[in-house]
Amino acid sequence: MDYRIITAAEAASYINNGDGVGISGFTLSGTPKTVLPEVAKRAEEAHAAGKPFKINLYSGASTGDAIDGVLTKAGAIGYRAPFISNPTVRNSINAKEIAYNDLHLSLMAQDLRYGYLGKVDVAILEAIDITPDGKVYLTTAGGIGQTVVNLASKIIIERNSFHHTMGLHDVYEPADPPCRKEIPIYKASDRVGKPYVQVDPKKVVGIVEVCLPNEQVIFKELDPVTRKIGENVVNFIAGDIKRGIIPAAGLPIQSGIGNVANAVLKGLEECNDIPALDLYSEVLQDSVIKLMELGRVKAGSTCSLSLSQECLQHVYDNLDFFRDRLILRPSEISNHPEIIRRLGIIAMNTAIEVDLYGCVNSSHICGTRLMNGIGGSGDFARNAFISIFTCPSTQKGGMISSIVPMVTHADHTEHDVRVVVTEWGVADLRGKSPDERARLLIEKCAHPDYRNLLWDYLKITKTGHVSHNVAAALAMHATFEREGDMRATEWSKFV
Ligand code: 0RQ
Repeated sequence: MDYRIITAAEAASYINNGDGVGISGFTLSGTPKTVLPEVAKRAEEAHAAGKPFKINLYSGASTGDAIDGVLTKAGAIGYRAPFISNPTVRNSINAKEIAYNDLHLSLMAQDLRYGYLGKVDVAILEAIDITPDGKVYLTTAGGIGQTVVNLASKIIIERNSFHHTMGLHDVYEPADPPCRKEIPIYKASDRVGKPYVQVDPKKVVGIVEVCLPNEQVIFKELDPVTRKIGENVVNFIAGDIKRGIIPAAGLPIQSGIGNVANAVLKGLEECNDIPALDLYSEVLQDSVIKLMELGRVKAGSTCSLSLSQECLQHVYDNLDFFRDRLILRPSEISNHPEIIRRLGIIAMNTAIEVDLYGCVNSSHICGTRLMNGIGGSGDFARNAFISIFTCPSTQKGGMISSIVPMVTHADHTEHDVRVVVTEWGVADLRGKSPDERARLLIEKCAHPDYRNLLWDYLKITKTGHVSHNVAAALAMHATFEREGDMRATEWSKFV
């Protein structure tokens, strides 16, 4: 089949008001780069003419400014799922201008197939190439590519000659019930699918030629707090290996994105008490590439290469070394509960706040303002061998405690949170009663400025299996909103 080469503007002309648009990519990696900014222009023109123009946007995870940012500024998104990190779209969601569905990332493709979300009219895939018989070789992320091309009636390919990911992908889409079988991944390096997404060539409306890098990932420098959290996590894992709780050969790790994740990986580089491990995760950052070259990480299974441009180029320059070690999977597989439980993953995710009984809020500031979403943290936390949550003990210069009596929004319940780590220490909640959990979280994880306040909260609670004072449980948050500092909380009025 001969495909038409079209411009990004022509490709955008196939996308209309009310359409569901499903795209490749996961975080800043592997997303189409030129068609959606043209859709934003179409929306602006329509709005200027007094006509409605909004699309429903479905992706594997977050996208960057060139998609979520530009489309939001044009007022072109009506509905968005499953994860965001761009400040412009965040503000619009919090202003209720966009309907947002915060989903476990493993469920995104499945929810589209099951028909729980709207229909997918158009799929846009970023690819290194497409063959005449419809084999599409994706770039730097797995995402929900196979699912959206199956569901869409029109497919647009952005052929991006910047990328060289041939041979890294393993595309596998499970059958839906009642025909689903086990997914035969028994170790992080197993390949069980095809190295390409299969599309029906007749649906391809055209190819847009581009040569563009991913948007740049910005890493913050490690600071003493994140460094200490990383050190605490690594020492905890090494301790469990020494005690024989984690097998001596180690277990695969999942690590979220960001500062603390980098600090943990830095700690692994320096700790000889932990054997070389596999990574089974949804994102893979620069630090893992270094660990692979040092022989500290054997294989890296991920949905997305969330690498700096420099590091990605290094991978491309040494593809013979990395092709055997890196596997890019769809988000439905990188985050699949069945595999996470089978492999026995050590999951490490970040909390916004943790309550005295181990419930975690990962997504909403003061219970109302969306930060990013639950992402893949729930997929991993619920099913992991050990689920570790990390966070600094305070935020905003000490005015907010991350350890609070009750979380203002619950993403991960006490049943899924096994270990909490701050810069002050490790609360190992496994096997503990609610009272024991509260004691450990105050003693080991809370900032010293907040320990007495939290002990004093427990003194005014009504005793039950879980002790709470329902009138006072969110008083620290209310004090922060009123006075700008949780330390000003007074319990006397709740006695
Ligand atoms: O605010 O941006 O104004 O400085 O939240 O917090 O400490 O810089 O940490 O960047 O790692 O983000 C949980 C949001 C942490 C992230 C979260 C404010 C804080 C700062 C960011 P500023 P930090 P991080 C992997 C798995 C859920 C999804 C997930 C996340 C900003 O890790 O989205 O784990 N996780 N996915 O000041 C008020 C509090 C606060 C607070 C933090 N208690 N009150 N503000 N902040 N705690 C990735 C994928 O799934 C793809």
